[in-house]
This record gives sequence, structure tokens and C-alpha cells, in this order.
Amino acid sequence: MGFSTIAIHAGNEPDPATGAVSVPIYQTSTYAQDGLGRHKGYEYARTQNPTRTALEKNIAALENARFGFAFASGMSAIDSVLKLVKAGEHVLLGDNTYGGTFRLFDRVLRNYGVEFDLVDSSDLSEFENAFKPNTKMVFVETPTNPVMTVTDLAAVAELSHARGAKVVCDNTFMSPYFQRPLDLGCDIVVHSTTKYLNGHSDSVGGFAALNDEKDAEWIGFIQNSIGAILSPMDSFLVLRGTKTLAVRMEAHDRNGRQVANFLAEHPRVEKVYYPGLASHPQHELAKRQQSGFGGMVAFETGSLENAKKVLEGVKLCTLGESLGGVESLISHPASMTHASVPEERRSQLGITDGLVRISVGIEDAEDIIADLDQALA
Ligand code: P1T
Repeated sequence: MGFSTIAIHAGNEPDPATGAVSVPIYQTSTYAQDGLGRHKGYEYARTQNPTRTALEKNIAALENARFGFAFASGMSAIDSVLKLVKAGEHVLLGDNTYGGTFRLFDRVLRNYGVEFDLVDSSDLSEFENAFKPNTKMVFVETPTNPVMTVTDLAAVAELSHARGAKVVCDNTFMSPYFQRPLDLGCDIVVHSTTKYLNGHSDSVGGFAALNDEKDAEWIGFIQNSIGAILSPMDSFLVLRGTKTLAVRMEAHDRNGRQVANFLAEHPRVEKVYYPGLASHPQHELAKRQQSGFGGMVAFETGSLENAKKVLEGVKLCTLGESLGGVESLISHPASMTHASVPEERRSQLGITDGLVRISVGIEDAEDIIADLDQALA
């Protein structure tokens, strides 16, 4: 079956009680049991909820995964997956990730004895040399937030598996519509559903999908033990969102390409980060590994002052954190999403004070471009 058919139907069976075509919001904390130890498969809503179950089946199918778990946020999904790593074990973390992911390793997991090193996972020889005997996991984002560096997932999976490490890929920027990391050899895929999967900037959530039964059992156990579950209402919203994922991603991609091309030709823009541009150093890899380039574009304005003029000069684009919604959002990674990354690291990565990031929405492209044009002027 095709992607859109799966998106609309997987997990979305009519409600057995009423025939409701949309999976209802089962807003309940518990379920009546028929007798001691006799129930309909639902005991307590931290453990199971039918709305969440429907979403878990849906996104797992989109990622071509056997198992899926919906969490309260992208960060709680990532944290729960990291619970596969024990104290004294080592993780290779891509050197450019969402700032919150870096912060989780640096400020939280470190306290629990999880060792990690940052590695440029787009440089396979550096990557290969970074393994240690106790490396159990590799965690990468591709393309990265915000400088859009691409990692060759099949090559990283092969290198990692040969050294006994599992590969986790944060697929938030591409969504399963443009990239399916498990098909490329990764072990686990994570998402902030807050972004493209929900797509309407009205829910915070996260997801983990995988094929290994033993790891899935553990992640399910962690989900229930820690309780960072996605609520019934949010599960409903994301389930509604994924039905239109294909059409939205096509529109984000169309607009993303146009905005990137416009910025690349603009005299006030020093550099554009977008894997869809032929000038992107990993354009060929992106073309091979992704079926589109999406709507995330970052560009260098040269200074904080210039960035501020653009960020405060836009009228249609909204200044704010987050991404992946239907409306265009514009942000300043250095002071917003990546403020927890030390300044020295930020400047090595290109997250300068002059860097501006746009989550290109699905408004009419000419209106987004006109807005950026007047702000740049
Ligand atoms: O915000 P939350 O749902 O917890 O997701 C965290 C997260 C994980 N992974 C990636 C790639 C992300 O971009 C994010 C969140 N990012 C933003 C809020 C942002 O504006 O970049």
C-alpha cells in the first residue's frame, strides 16, 4: 500500500462500540473490569489507552516498524530510548542536534553515568575512529537542526553494527514521508511529533519506533514505569495530523525549495543551509537517502544586528521556537533552540549570532518570499 493509504488507514479502524470513523478521544483514566483479572485488554490509562494505541499503530506503520510508542514530548521519547543504555556505557552523539538533546546528555544523563562523545557523523572516518569498546549506541539527527548536515544512515548503521552499537535516528525534520531510517538500517527512529507529524502547532509529543522485540519490550516497560505518555487528546490530534502528512510534506518541500533558491540569490544572505540546493556539500547523499528536502532552511545574515532586523522585520512569518506547522516560523538558533550549546561549539558548527532558521510553512510561496524580501531590505 502507498504512504497516504497507510497514513489514513493504519490504526484508524472504525470504533468497535459505535462505528465512529474517527478514533474517539478516550478521555478516561481507568477501565471497568469484568471480574478479578478479567478485562478487555485495558486496565489503567498510563499503561494503555485506545486513542494512543491507534496512533502508535499508525506511526509505526509509517516508519515501517513493528513497534511504536507515543510519548509526552520528543524529549521524553529520546530520554526513554536512552534508557537502553546503562551507567558505564558510551554513546556517540552527533555533534549537531537540537539543543535540548545535547542538554539531556550533557546535564542529565551524565549524572547517571552514561558516557558520551560528540562526533561529526557526516565524516565517516572521524566517526569510525570515535568508537570505544563500551560504545553501545549512536544517536544522530539527519538533516541536523539547524545547519542541515546530512549523515549517511546506511553507512553509519553498517559501521555501528560491526562494532556492536545500535543506531538511533531523530527523523523529526524529514518525517517518514521523506526518509525511513529503519529501512536504511537504523535500529530505532525517534520523533518530536510536535513538528511535522502533528503539523498544526497545537500539540507537544514524541515517538519511538523500532523492530527489535526485546528493545521494544524494554521501551514499553520504561514508558509505563516512567509514565511520560502522550495524552488521549494529543494522540487524537497527531492521528488527525498524520492523515495529511503526505500532502503537507509535498507543500513544505515545494515552498522550501523556492525559499532556499530565493535566499541563495539574495545579496544580503551570505550562506544558505538547505540540502536541496546543488551547492549543499551533501546534496547527492540527500538525494539518495531522502525522497524530498522538506521545509527547513537556515541562512547566514553576517551579524546579530542583521539577524535581528530580519527576525523582527517579518510580518507574515512568526518569530518563535518550534517548526513543522502549516504556518511559517522564523527563529534565532543561537539564542533560542541552541542556547544550551556552549558558544564555542556553536560557532564551530556554524550556529552563529547571524544565523536565522525558517520553518517554511504551506502558505503561498510568493507571500513567504515577499515577506522575507521586505525584512531583508
Ligand atoms: O519539543 P519536543 O517535542 O520535546 O521535541 C524535542 C526535539 C527533538 N528533536 C528535534 C530534531 C527537535 O527539533 C526537537 C524540538 N525542536 C524545537 C523546539 C526547535 O524549535 O527546534
